[in-house]
Amino acid sequence: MTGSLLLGGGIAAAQSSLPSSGSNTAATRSYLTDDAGRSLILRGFNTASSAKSAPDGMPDFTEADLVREHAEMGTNFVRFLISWRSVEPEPGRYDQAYLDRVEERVGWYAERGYKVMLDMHQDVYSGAIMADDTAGTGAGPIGNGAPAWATYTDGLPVEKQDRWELYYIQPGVMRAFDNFWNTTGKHPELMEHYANAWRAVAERFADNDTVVAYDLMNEPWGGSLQFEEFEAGPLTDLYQRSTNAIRSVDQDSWVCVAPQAVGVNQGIPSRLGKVSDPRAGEQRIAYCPHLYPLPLDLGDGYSGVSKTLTDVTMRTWRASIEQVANDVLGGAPIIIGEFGLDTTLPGARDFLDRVYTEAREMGAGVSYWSSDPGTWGPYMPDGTPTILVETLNKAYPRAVAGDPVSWSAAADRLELTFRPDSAITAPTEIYLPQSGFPGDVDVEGADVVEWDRQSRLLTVRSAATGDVTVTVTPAA
Ligand code: MNI
Repeated sequence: MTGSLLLGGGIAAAQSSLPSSGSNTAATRSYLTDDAGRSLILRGFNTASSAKSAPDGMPDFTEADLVREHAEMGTNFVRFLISWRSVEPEPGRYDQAYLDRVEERVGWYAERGYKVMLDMHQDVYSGAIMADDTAGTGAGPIGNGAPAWATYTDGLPVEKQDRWELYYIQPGVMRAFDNFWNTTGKHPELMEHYANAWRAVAERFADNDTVVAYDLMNEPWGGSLQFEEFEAGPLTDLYQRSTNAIRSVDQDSWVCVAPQAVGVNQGIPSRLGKVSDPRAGEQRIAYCPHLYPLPLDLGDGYSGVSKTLTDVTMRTWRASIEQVANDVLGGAPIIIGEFGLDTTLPGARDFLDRVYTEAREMGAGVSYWSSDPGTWGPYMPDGTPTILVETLNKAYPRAVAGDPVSWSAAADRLELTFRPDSAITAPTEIYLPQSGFPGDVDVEGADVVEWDRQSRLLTVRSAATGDVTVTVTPAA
């Protein structure tokens, strides 16, 4: 079946022969799927850093903030921060009132068709660790994540540091991690608690269609174990135990695993081991690494030598990530759980475009770090947009009823080719931002179901089995 539909007053013109440069053709791409079986292309934010130390564990992010994000950037995904200290405030007691608050926010996303990944966040282990304040400068909590009752520094010092990352190598913090991973042999119960906390979360969201994934641990740190000893050892072990705990109550949500942060965020290959999914049917393990090229953080932004070095990092990072997803995890879909930068740096827009191009080619979802107000985020504290809003607001297919063979999007053109799966009855959905879209819509091999001006979604459906090609160009 071939359909060509005229929308927005334009003419469905003959196809020009613009090359769709960099279309994704790698055979190894795979995608998270929704309940209807559609491949999901996920674009959104981490929400939010402000939840890390909030007493109620909630981000400083209202439903009105989501309405604005949705209208101005067309996101369909969020990596929503949760924490072990909030889930399990006392050993074995799971805070249902906290999960109610999370569920309420998940409801905001559900109403707008989003998918949610819950991220068990930590930085520097726990908010219960205080820097020594001998100088009287009022050093407060330095990290977030684990509950106080699961924090054992064994009296080792944590001295005040100028950079937050340096707290990771303070003796008291190292010991807290060594106790968590039971490298000390003294706390075999902590990883068990962690896995069971995940079971409590999964129990709550097992029947929730909006929550599609659980990101097991943010930016893992092995304390005195590093790289292979850590990743192939207790980290893989924790992931397997958490996966098993989740599967005892939730068969269908995706389980996301990440490598150690240090080094791998910057492109070094991970040595994570295989995590097996005990569910019946296809494996639903996804790989959710972060991307933070070191040169970008050194002040120069994405220009000059820093750009050259960042480009090299990007190549090694991608090869390393795809190797683990394909060879270790057996063709797992990829979500870039975090990447982000100060949007006022030179070349920031180019770097953003670069990462989203890379993600498209990898078939990867993206959650940008983060939606918090400021120069890294989409809005300043006074509500003024940064360049992020305009840069992220691009056309993309959101849910594809079959295999997304290739797609590309520029300000003046969206192209999608997919191979329909006749077992999927739900339509394919394509988000088209303002600026003249949809203009001309040309569909080969399928019919347009509708164009919804409100949600800015174009939906197409195919009853045939041949490849479908959708081309949209905005009205001039
Ligand atoms: O920059 C980091 C980072 C640096 C150093 C370390 N260690 C020494 C263990 C770990 C992580 N992370 C990047 C971003 N990720 C967090 C949230 O997950 C953000 O606050 C950082 O900007």
